Amino acid sequence: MVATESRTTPTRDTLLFMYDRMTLIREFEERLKKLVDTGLPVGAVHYYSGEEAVAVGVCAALEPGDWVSSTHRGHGHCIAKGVAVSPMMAELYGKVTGTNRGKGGSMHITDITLGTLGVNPILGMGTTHAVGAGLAAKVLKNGRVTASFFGEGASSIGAVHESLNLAAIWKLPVVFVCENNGYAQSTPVEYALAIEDIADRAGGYSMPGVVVDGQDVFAVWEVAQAAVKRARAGGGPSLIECKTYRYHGHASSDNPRRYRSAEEEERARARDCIKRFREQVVAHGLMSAAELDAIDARNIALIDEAVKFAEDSPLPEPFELMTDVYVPAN
Ligand SMILES: Cc1ncc(C[n+]2csc(CCOP(=O)(O)OP(=O)(O)O)c2C)c(N)n1
Repeated sequence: MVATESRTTPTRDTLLFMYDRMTLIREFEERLKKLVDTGLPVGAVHYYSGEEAVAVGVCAALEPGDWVSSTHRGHGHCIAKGVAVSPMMAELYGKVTGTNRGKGGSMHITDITLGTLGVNPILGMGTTHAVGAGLAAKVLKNGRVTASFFGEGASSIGAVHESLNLAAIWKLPVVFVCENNGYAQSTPVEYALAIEDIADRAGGYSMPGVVVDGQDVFAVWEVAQAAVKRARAGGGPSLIECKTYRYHGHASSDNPRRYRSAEEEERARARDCIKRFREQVVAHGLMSAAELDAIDARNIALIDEAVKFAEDSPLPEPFELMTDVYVPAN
């Protein structure tokens, strides 16, 4: 099944949420890229720019108490779920005010109080966490749904298939969201997969599978709502494949021109999710350009604040080296 167009009109609050979170993610990532390109030593960073409609469309369909499991490219998932940008930025600077007290960095950002199960550097592992969260929700009957993001590269990892299978046989309230951005590092999806649509694999687990335009936040939101509703009602898991595109290299050190053309990038940017949102809501008289510009300005100011907060915050004290970390006993 292919879903590309939304049929439900979102409420004004949903529209505000969508534009606010998509632009906040974009501003966070673009500012971070500038800082990293001019020498900020933060380790490897996997920018989410270009894919904002996926995280935001899915999170717009969730309730505050729901869970999200993430990937190595996880800043967008965190911001979409409500993690504050100042502690996220401080985490990237390794400061004690960071989400993980400066000990996790880009690939471990977590705020458990907001339902984020953690940015995760091991491909596919987020899906196993989602199965755990889904099983807990089922046993505790607390009505919580977990959205589990993973890339098309990760989709061939054994743990992902085990997760899909367990979630299906136990009818867990999990929505699996494959972010198909066309490349796993430099490997194009056509080389790595024998099928065109990863959503087709859902049939092998007896769950619904749907392909959606990941550059259209309304379309993502629409299919996510259906999957979340089904999960919450006890109908079990679903698989959503979002066709999307990452604007930058795989990680901060990668030059994408080694494996994709400038023309391809331009074609993708012409379908930018934020640009399309603006065009659609203004054309339909749902929001004005001035209103949208005001949100842009507020989010730029929030990121200015986040950078200042991160720069002004102290590093952890040396005595904290062994606190809050897991050290296996010999
Ligand atoms: C189990 C495992 N194998 C390999 C890697 C190295 N690695 C990190 S990201 C990546 C590509 C991931 O591609 P995809 O899942 O499509 O996500 P994307 O980076 O495109 O968002 C690889 C191979 C890893 N982190 N974990």
